[in-house]
Amino acid sequence: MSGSLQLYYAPRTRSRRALWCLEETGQPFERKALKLRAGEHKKPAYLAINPSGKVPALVDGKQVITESAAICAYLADKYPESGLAPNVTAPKRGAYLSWMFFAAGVMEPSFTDKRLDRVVTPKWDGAMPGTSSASFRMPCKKPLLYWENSSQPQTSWSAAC
Ligand SMILES: N[C@@H](CCC(=O)N[C@@H](CS)C(=O)NCC(=O)O)C(=O)O
Repeated sequence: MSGSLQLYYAPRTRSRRALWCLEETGQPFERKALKLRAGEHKKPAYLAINPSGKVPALVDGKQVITESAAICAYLADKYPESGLAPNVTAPKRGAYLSWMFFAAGVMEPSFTDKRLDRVVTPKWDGAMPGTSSASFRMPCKKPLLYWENSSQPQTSWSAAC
């Protein structure tokens, strides 16, 4: 084991976000790949780490952090030198948190509903209040968890990519 950080993940899943953030911190960590098709994420050994049986999960010493956005926020706070997020007193902190929660709590579920063709009411048009839905279609250009210019969130916002 190269350090106290261990990431349980599976390729081509939401785990990629956590993996990306970990890589951005530059911290040593151990990769714990799970084979979803083999059901490794539902075996007792993993359920003891994350009872929901989902990936990713980050183990940091005695702490276990689940939910990809929470893992990214945790890493950004623990390793501020990596510059992944505005610090707690920075003027952009509130906006950063708003977008992080919006991405995980509103945007992603809507995208998933759409992809799975689930019918949801009321229908969300993909836009955060005060923005256009086009804001979300821009490619990720920077490994940042927040946007640098709140008047142009589409230029570097990437929390859900
Ligand atoms: N909201 C969670 C979602 C985690 C999740 O659903 N992960 C999927 C892979 S993308 C998973 O583990 N699926 C396996 C299963 O539910 O059995 C997050 O962002 O971490």
